[in-house]
Amino acid sequence: MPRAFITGITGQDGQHLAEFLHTQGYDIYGMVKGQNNPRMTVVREEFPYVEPVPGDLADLPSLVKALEQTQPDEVYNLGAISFVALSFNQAELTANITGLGVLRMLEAVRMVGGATNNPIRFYQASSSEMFGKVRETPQTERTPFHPRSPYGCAKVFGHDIVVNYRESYDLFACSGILFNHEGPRRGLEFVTRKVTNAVARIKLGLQQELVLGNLDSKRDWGYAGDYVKAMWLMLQQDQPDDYVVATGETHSIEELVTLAFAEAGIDDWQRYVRQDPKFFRPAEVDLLIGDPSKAREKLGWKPEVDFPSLVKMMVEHDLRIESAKIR
Ligand code: GDR
Repeated sequence: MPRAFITGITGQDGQHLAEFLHTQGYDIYGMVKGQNNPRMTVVREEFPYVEPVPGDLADLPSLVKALEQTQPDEVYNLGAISFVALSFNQAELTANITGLGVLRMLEAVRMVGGATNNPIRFYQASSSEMFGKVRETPQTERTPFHPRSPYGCAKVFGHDIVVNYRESYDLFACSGILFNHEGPRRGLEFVTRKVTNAVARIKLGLQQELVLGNLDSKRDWGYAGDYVKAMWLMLQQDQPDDYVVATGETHSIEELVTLAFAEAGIDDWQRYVRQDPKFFRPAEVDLLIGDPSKAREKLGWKPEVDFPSLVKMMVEHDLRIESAKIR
């Protein structure tokens, strides 16, 4: 059986990837940070086939040990401080985990290596946040980076160091430049889930208002379950390379809000939504839209879930879990 090692196993993408790799017959190892990580309980319950392995992206010896112990064929580095807004307050921590963590993981891969005829293949979770103040639209693998947050800056370092290790040491290392990808497993701090959860709670009379930041910013939103398949496909190719993974469509936060409220049968969303400057960011990424042509042509990948279906899926899920709480 092929063996996969995943950092960030407790996050949205780690869970979707584990689920997908399980259907492909993989043995799956998930790196877990710290003692008694509470999010691990969810993973243990929902994904009993994932074997937890201790390790921390801030600690190279722990990464080397984890790879020696698990001897993976594929390493997926999804672990990061991933909330852009938080990165403005904890910039140094973000640089250490989201940026230097990639370097440490690459070093561990280089040191442990894998069999000579079957070297470890490495996937790095790069991000559309690297494009930031966009230099061209839509953005492709060749668009220059101009990050607008400490998170974006750390991701640029991670992306560049993957290219550098690939070129310097001939590693099979790929980066997926993933645009926003969402779903029912998204954390409540991210805008899509914040909105769909609030809509469900407002509909059920559990909450009176939804307080948001910038309603004008736009994102290219896809479904996380589709995007993890692109990660895996990258590692099945003959040559390592980088790919933009996106839908090619962009929508504003206001469109998201309108659609989510309508999905719950509420047409006058303005009654419930208030803007607060505390949710505005010191610098904003205004228009992200990705061109996934290369992923489509070389990987045969395309998104299956469109924006209205994604919002519907998330609102329905939140209505289900919120109404179960009041029963
Ligand atoms: P993003 O996701 O920063 O794009 O990064 P997020 O959902 O946090 O923000 C999207 C946009 O919504 C605006 N916004 C708000 N955002 C939040 N979180 N809360 C609010 O109340 C709110 N109001 C408006 C934001 O200003 C922003 O423009 C995500 C993360 O998953 C990254 O890790 C990943 O790399 C990128 O997507 C691709």
